[in-house]
Amino acid sequence: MSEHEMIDTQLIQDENSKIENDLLKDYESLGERLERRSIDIRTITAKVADYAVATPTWGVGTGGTRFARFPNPGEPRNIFEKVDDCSVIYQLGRATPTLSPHFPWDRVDNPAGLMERAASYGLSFDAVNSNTFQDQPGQESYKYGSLTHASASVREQAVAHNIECIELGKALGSKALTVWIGDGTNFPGQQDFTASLERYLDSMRQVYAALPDDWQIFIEHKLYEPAFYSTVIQDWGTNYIAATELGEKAKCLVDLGHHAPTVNIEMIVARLIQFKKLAGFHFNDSKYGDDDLDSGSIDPFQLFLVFNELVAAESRNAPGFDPAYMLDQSHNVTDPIESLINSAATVQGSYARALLVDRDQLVGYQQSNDVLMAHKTLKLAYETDVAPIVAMARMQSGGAIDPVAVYRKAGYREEKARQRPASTVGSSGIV
Ligand code: RM4
Ligand code: MN
Ligand code: MN
Repeated sequence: MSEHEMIDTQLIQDENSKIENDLLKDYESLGERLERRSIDIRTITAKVADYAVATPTWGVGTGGTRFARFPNPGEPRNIFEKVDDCSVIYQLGRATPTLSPHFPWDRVDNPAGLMERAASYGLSFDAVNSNTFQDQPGQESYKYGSLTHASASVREQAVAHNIECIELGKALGSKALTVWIGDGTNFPGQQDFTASLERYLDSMRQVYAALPDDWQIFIEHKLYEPAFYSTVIQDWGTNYIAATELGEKAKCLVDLGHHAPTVNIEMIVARLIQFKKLAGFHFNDSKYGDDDLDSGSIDPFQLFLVFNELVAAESRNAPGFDPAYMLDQSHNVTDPIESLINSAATVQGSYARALLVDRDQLVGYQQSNDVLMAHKTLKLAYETDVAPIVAMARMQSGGAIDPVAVYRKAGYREEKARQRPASTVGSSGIV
């Protein structure tokens, strides 16, 4: 348990005690049903309790669209307040012990102080993110690109920023740098596809050279936005090529929202695992153009199928398999703390479901080309209500059985609305 807590632990216990009996009954009945399938519910619960996903620091601010941002009351105004909010997500949900910071948004003069604040809640830092998709005062502009810019001095600036992120990350105990660039074009003819990728590789080689031995660099691809005609690192193919060109420490990060609507993401995941290039995930969901909707809110089956690949890799001890799990969402119309608690639980639930797949049976049906039964094997796992497992894992780890209800009852948002007067300048979420 951490040294101090934002939510009164007595409140969590009191609220839990009101619904604990119901949970025990549901858990027991699910346990019996799983036993008939030769699955031990306790083993699954222990795995779910061990499963962790990082919170994106930028996720606790209110996001927006190109048209407007409607800030929530009590938004965090700096990284220390973001850490406070993230601690609530962790305290109630128990699934998010690490934070993924974004620079320069979260830049501090005293990283040791930040680490201390995080550690006081039992939190530590995961992959750090660089930002060369926005201009900072007094800098050369990234309007026409960053690591791929036609101008050498802009590229140098972007490289230097990434190296600074590594330095900041070292001070925070991080072990990876995630690089997503918005570089691309809006007009056919605007840029030479080959030359811009060449420049990207050249810049990234310089960043790669600054990585400590035990660090990795995660390359994130994205189909489009902010560039609407072409993007330099647009898909997993280009990502894989870049990671391969750079070397062993470079791997491909899969942000679920960064693909065209019908793309088979679980298959991309399988390919990257097979060739030891899966860095990890940014979990979220998407329907049309927004790449940052809440995890599992649009296509929970896809999330399950991704986890099915992950569990398959885990169970066959796939070499080099050690993905980093992070959420990456933008909350425009919900309380970000609630969305993140809920999304982390959704991700955990998808993992739990994937653990229920009878893999021997699946292989047997695949071998004998029993298509329907192979599919039904997956569906049986997917259609199992695993909520009692996730809630039990949370309760046993000291969290709330119903974390969103406890969060609301604690009045945290109202308290922060009083302590953090709304600011009209800047924004803490993605706009
Ligand atoms: C991008 C991408 C990056 C994130 C930014 C804010 O679309 O997902 O991971 O850092 O958004
Ligand atoms: Mn992302
Ligand atoms: Mn994104």
